[in-house]
Amino acid sequence: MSQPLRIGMIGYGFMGRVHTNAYKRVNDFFPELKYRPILQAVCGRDETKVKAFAEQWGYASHETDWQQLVAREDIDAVDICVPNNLHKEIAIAVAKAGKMVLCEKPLAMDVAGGEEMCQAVEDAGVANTVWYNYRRIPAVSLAKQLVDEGKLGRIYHYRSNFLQDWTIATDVPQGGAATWRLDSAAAGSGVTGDLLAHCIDTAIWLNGSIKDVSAMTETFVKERMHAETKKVESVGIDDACAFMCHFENGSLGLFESTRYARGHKALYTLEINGANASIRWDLHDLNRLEYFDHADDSNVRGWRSIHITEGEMPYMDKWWVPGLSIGYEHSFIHQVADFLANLESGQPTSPTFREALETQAVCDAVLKSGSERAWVNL
Ligand code: 4PW
Repeated sequence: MSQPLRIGMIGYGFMGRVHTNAYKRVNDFFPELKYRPILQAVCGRDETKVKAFAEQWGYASHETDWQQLVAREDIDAVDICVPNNLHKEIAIAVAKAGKMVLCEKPLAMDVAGGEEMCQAVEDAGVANTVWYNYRRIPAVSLAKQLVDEGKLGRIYHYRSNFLQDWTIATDVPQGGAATWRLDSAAAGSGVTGDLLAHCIDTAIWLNGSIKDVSAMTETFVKERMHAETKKVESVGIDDACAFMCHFENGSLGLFESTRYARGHKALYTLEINGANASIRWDLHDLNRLEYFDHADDSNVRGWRSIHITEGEMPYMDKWWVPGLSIGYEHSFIHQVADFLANLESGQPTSPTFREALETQAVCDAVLKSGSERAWVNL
């Protein structure tokens, strides 16, 4: 017997579209799932735009006040796709209303806010997850399998970058619907919360907890016009951040992120070096995992380039035939599929709010270290 899961989506920007696509497609490709998302309502402040979004994407209704949406009895799960400064208030209200909550990353503006959110969902006992989607790109999920099987042996190094170039021009505004990521009042931080948070989430998942960090941050463009007030205001976000760290397992970590790497649009890379083997992955070639196994015969030893299209590889039996690729959007479909399967079996969906709080703590420590120019312990 299938069971509807009525979704209330708050926000309809880039992430609202990506998540809506995931809800729409999941049951077609994961037909065994009992729960079936229904696009019940979408919420946004601009009535004309949110109505048009609802019509285009197939939501049954729309709201202009998120509190109205949260109060509706015909909503089972709320998806939060609005700027970071709104996550806490909405998530706590959703939990208090006894509804499930799926929240965009990063969890919160800081650890204190994130802790309140964790308490709220835990007190209410509602299902929750944070959209750190890159874990569910099949190549990254395969990396997790290889690490967990012990194929790499003792891990020595974890290296990760997230590079973009979209804010180099000084006339890109801060604030507003399209550029809130540059406004510290809405985003909390710059590349640390927006991009490094992904790298940190994946790193903790693959390589365990981080013990301490030493960071440097920079704001290259110090003033930008605010898209709403039209006033030139000082920029409060980090445009670039690099940090080194120690992991609990004894390995060393090196992370870098910037929006000033001309030529790079979304270059998320990771590499892990173990005593027996290494793996590396690159978002620009997301269906490929590179793997070096020192146990290979020396006359054929080298980096293998594994094209992730076989049915035996994570999630791939759900898609096409061997040799054909999937994309970025599928990582979100996989997260919805896992969320629905876990609802059925009563399991949490990782990363839960509590797990995402660990990433938040590392982000906070990185920003503190950057501003104090000192090592910070976690
Ligand atoms: O979450 C991140 C976004 O804010 C994404 O993974 C990539 O960088 C794409 O857009 C931004």
